[in-house]
Amino acid sequence: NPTLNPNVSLIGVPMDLGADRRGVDMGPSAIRYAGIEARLEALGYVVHDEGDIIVQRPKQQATPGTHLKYLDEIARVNQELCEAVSFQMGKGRFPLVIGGDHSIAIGTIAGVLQHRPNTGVIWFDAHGDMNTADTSPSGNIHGMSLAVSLGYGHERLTEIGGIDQKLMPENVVLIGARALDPGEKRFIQERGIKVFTMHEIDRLGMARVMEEALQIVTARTDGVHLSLDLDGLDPHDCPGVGTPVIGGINYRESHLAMEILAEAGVLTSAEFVEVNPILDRMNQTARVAVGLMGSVFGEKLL
Ligand code: NNH
Ligand code: MN
Ligand code: MN
Ligand code: MN
Repeated sequence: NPTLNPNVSLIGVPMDLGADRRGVDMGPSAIRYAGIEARLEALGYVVHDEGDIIVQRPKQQATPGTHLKYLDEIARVNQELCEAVSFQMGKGRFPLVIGGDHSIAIGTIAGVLQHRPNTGVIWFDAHGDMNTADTSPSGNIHGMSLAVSLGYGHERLTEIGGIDQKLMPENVVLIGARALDPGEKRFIQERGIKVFTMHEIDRLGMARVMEEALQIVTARTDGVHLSLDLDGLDPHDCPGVGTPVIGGINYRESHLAMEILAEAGVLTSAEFVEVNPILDRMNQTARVAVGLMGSVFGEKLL
């Protein structure tokens, strides 16, 4: 029996403009091919595949007046995604967004906040994604999406969903961090954001990390969103990601994390991002993603 909202709206966002490497635009196809719909329907969910948000491929990455790459199209797509997520939640559905690069969290979270203004977020990632236009070493918007969702960054991005409708830093936890830029470290320290780095995962174990994370994201919130970047896992288990970083969360730890989250029964929306089929082996990363979705929606052996 479904442990979460039984009505799931699947939304694909085939965008790779927020990342340096091309290819995560094929992520939604790879995840559908790996059997997400059948996997959730076997658990008793009704999956409504809403199709993909259409992403244009602009001729050039430069947007006049900024070093943020593909700002115009990324802002447009995220505005549309925000509206799609909000529309599905308005119908009482659980939005499950599949990417696509992690810049799409801007639209997903903005849409979620329209219905659950005090949402807590579990950001599962090797990276912090808390650069602003000023601190970004790359100009890639997928490295800025969490900062934007907290209200910091380029106005064209922070205005999506409303500048006064943002996440609270005390309701956000990061899990799996092992590659942070200098500006991100300052951002985290200045705002007191809780980060479970690989060090804490090794020391405490994933079970305790998840219990502590759950306490934080449920204490003052009206919903919990999971934003899972597949590069949070070790590249040995998930080779098909654009920005692999060694020393990551392994397959078993990541499943345990999803199972503990499922048991808590608090999840109200989720997104799985950064699957890059070009760099993958036999669709392994998409298959791991679908396995993790199975676990977080309550799949059990017995
Ligand atoms: N921190 C780097 C940047 O801002 C890399 C971000 N890459 C990611 N984030 N894959 O999850 O450009
Ligand atoms: Mn169906
Ligand atoms: Mn990310
Ligand atoms: Mn990442």
